[in-house]
Amino acid sequence: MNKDNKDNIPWWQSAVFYQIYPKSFQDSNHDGIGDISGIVSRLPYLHQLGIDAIWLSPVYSSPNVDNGYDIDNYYAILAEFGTMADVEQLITKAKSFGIRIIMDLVVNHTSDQHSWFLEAEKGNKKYQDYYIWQKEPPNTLQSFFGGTAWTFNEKQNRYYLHLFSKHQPDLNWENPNMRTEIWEMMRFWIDKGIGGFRLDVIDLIGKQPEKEVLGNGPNLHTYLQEMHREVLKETDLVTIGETGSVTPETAPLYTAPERNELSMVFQFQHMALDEQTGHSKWALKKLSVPELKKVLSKWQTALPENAWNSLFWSNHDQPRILSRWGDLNYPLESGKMLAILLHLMRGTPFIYQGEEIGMTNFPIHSAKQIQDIESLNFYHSQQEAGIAKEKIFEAINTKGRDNARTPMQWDDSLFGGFSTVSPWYPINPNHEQINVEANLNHPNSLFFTYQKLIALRKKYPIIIWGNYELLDTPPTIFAYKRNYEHETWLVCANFSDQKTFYSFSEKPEMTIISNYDATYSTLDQLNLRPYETFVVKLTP
Ligand code: TEU
Ligand code: CA
Repeated sequence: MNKDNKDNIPWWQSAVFYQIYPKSFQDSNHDGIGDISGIVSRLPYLHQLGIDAIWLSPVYSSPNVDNGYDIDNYYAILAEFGTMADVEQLITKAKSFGIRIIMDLVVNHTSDQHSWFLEAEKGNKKYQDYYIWQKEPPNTLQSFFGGTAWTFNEKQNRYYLHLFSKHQPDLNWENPNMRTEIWEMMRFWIDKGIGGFRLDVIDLIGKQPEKEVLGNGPNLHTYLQEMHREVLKETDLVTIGETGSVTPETAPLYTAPERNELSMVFQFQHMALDEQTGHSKWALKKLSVPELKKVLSKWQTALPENAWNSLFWSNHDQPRILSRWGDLNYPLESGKMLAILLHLMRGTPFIYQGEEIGMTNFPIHSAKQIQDIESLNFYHSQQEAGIAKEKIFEAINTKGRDNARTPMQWDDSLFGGFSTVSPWYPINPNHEQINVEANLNHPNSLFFTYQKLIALRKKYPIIIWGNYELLDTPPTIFAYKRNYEHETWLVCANFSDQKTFYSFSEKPEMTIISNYDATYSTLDQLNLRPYETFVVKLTP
């Protein structure tokens, strides 16, 4: 963990991760649905990009109410994605490219079709205690997908808890037998040679629903330490906890190495900056660049030296970053700016499929085009409340999760090279311009900026271990320094479509990367063009 003793450095601190949403990555058997063999066929592409690990969103058997985040069998693969043999092949083939496979561990809840829940419904006492039941709802706790979190079960004549859809009953983590079954299941996957786990909503497992305590419950860290002891100890597996409730103050509880819990967490404070505080994610607000600087910088500096960060702009739950905080009038410039700003920070970067080629949101115009359960629930509840359709669509088009889930754009052909038949979700019409092939054909494309950023991280320890210092600059200039062993780099981005004048007193020695293909021999009297971004090594 100590940067002075590099032999002990965990592999994931110098790694770059790539998230695959299997349903939308590559179809190989002409049914319009992405699958595991499709991913295998694209490993050379990912190797060319240079990534070290793939976070694979769930591929387990599932009724697909929440696209695989509702698992009915942790030991089986969803037929439309392929077979267990396909997954084993993926793990082996990826390894031959130096890429590890990170499985999505969804254990806050199961599907209501999981045999445990079906047994519980039938009256099997052992499995009833795997879930959370109440005679009467003790409170008005809301599901993250809208509506009540307590649903009446006819067969059981009582209510069960579901923090997500009613088809995703929450597991009772207080039950030691249930936990033992989870540890066993994790070992099953570890034995297949995976590189680790991304842990879905793991901050919720210590919940006390009757007290409305959700994230960071009293036993949360006891369970994570048990997981470490039982499953992870003496392995080099990476664990990334999805923790919607985490703050810089609580993050070290998960990630300080001496706590023996997780490698890192996903925090969401920056993702909330275009939401009105205290409201749902749908209550829109314009991003303020100073706020973004403040939040990201706080995460860079407030953690103890040995507690690791993750870095991300996008995932399968978020709209496309280029549409969100980039500028579609300057897609290349703003896309590269966002990439450089994030990848020069301290922590492990995660790229979401398509981000590296500049994929954008997919505008929908009718309710029929909504696929995601969260958006569907929102649409119906807003309609019932009499909200105007345009308002509802505006929110869904801005923040809805379907935006990230349209098929990967490989080329300009009819179905984008994703499939030979009409895909399960329409491909974005802009795939004729925005696609992998076009990116690979242009040395100046966004793809090659991502490729270069990954290569730089492998080459320069300052990117991995350097200290971070935010610079006091005008509101829309996002500038910071990294310092490492007598070396200082300066990262500067004009986060605006306006030309901006600025002077740094520092002297550059060498330009590392820039988005206007420029070299910087002085930082005095800069006339920064829209989204102009550069990284320079300073003269000592
Ligand atoms: O997401 C957790 C979560 O909190 C999301 O529901 C989030 O609030 C929402 O997506 C923001 O739009 C995880 C998974 O990443 C997500 O895909 C699942 O739907 C959810 O857990 C339930 O498993
Ligand atoms: Ca398929």
